[in-house]
Amino acid sequence: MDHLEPKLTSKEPQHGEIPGAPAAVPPPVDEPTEPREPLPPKPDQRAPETVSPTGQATGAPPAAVAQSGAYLTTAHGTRLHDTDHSLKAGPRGPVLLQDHHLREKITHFDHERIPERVVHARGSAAHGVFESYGTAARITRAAFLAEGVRTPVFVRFSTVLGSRGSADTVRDTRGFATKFYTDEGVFDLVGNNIPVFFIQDAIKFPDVVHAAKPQPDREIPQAQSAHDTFWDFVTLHTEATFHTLWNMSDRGIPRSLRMMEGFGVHTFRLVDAEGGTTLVKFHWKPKLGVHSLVWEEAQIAAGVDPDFHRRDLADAIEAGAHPQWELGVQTFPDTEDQMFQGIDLLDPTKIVPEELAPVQPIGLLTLDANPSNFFAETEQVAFHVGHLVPGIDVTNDALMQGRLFSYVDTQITRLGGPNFPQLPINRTHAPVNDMLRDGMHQTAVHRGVAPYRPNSLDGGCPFVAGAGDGAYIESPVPVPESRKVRDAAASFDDHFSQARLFWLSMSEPEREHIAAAYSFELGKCYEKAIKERGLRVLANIDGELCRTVAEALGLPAPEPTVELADPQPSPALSQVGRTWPLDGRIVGIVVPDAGKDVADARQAVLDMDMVPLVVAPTGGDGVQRTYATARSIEFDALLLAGSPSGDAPVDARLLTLVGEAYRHGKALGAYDGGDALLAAAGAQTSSAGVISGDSGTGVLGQVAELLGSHRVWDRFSAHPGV
Ligand code: HDE
Repeated sequence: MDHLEPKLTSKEPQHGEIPGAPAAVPPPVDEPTEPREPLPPKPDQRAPETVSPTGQATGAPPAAVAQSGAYLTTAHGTRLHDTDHSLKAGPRGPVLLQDHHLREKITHFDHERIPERVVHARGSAAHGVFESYGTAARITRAAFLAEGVRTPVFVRFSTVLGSRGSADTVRDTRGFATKFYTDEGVFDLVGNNIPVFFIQDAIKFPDVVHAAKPQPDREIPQAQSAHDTFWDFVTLHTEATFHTLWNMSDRGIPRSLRMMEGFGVHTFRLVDAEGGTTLVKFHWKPKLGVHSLVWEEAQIAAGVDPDFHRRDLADAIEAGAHPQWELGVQTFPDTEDQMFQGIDLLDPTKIVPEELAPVQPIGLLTLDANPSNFFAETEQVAFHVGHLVPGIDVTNDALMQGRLFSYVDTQITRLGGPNFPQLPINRTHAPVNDMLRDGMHQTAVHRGVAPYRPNSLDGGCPFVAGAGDGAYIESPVPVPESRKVRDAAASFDDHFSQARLFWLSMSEPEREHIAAAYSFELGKCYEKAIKERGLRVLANIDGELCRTVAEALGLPAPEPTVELADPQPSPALSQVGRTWPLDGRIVGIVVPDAGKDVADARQAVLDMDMVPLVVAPTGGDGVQRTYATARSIEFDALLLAGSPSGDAPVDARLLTLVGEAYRHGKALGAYDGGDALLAAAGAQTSSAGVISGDSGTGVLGQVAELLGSHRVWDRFSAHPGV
């Protein structure tokens, strides 16, 4: 029976060891022994003002509460001696129930996950600042829109359909939600990268989301609209046509979060100091221009680098290439019917073309800091359409009205109670005295006995403010006399004319991409009736589009069911035909001959404010990517510094890299014999956007010119199917 006896250690406790405690396990050699100081709190991570039960202000910043002192402790601050072994009856167990440290550690871990957002679960965010130009001060009294005011912001970008762990580059709408920590309270502009929505009334939101999310029987597909239930809904509920068309266009697959527009979607009402009102639509215009991936790139990225957008945003900010957007407004007179040139401003499935109402810049957003902790900031940030400040009011848009209810409601489930405004990332920078009390996770220790009004016991505090003291006073706009109905205005019945306007505004390659996207998505549906209905919708947008998709599906093209007069196209909707800054664009310098000096070409790329990445067969000094780690998705252009020498077959990964870049319409420059590599990869050297020359710097100049237009658009028409 000897062997069943637990072995007792004969080792005597050493100096500093606790008698009877398990021997300390030596730390791994590279584990730091001197803990670093906790990171300083960010300005917008200030803790709520708290007082101790005895009335003393603690004023402890959250970093001090969460992570201070050099020693590991329990959640209650007791120092720990060992966190690697459970407390056991002897070294081979059993584990004792009295191990309160084990239980605290595991219990906390068991509850580390919170419900993900029901939509927009996958997101990435950044801190920044918004500087107002003051140009809106004439039409709004919002203090943060006065000239020169700088307001801290937190922006969260997201996809809509996928779960938290889904890929970034799926075809989807992107959320663009901005929290402005103004001196008058928080203002949230909770927008998207597409200016219209699928539905006109909030009551349809559960329907569109249930249709678009993975199907309930098998929970597939993830983060995709390419399935029967989505197309079933959007082809029956045709007010979704215009938003769906945006999704099928290149806007559904942005190149980078830094290179997409943002829209408030609804019409808002701005209120000036005298109470005068103006209707506006908000727009975010990226300084780097509006750029998209091509579909094949999006698919490759989803596999090769599912965090493509998240990484791109964080890397750019860390490298000091701070992304910027101008905030602009389209303004409309606040007329009784709230129409503008025949467009119903309360219908969120309609745009007002920029050619009819130009976007007037009112301020500049710069994102300049990454979050320190994804969960505390990006995950716990809680936006709400009803977070408004004096000078910004809502309208009767029935979609917006429903959102005013939904956002607080969802946070109560997601963030475990009504006190989420106290989380550091949600905390306003304005003083709070709200008479809201108690509830789950109450972190404030409120003073006084009279959280009610009127009171005499707390000296009548807090007081209500008047307009002159910065109170939020709803604009007293007239409410139209009417009857109670479940209905919408007749102007909401037009579901196709703006979809046609969009189609007519697209360039040839953009139209090809749209037709290919519909062919893919409808082609993924199993039900023939849904495909046929999809084609009937397309016939009402454009005959050519319908015929192209019908051919791809192997089905007859139906005739339109509505007669549409051709609207005036809106060139502002197209991504083609303009030039954009080169800042931050990525140029791959491919060096098949390891050791070749490309310092000049590299420096020339840097001098143009672009990012050079040297790609070589294997790693080494000055090499950022190898054939094993490089894929075309990452590069906006390639410089081929020569071709592989010798008789050995060319590495297939190199051929893939060059061939893909060629197919994806990227500018290609070859020098020092790089044309041979182009030819081997199937790239036609006579094709548009393929440059060959004697020196890297010479070729780069022409490549940079092409990059200004983002892609070599002509190449798509010559090589369809990408
Ligand atoms: Fe949202 N939406 N939404 N939405 N939405 C949410 O709120 C909702 C709509 C948008 O990064 C949820 O905190 C309803 C339009 C963004 O945290 C939820 C309706 C637009 C984000 C919700 C809409 C948006 C959300 C899920 C129809 C563009 C992500 C988690 C009336 C203007 C914000 C959450 C972030 C998130 C409800 C329609 C944008 C459930 C009921 C239109 C960018 O409350």
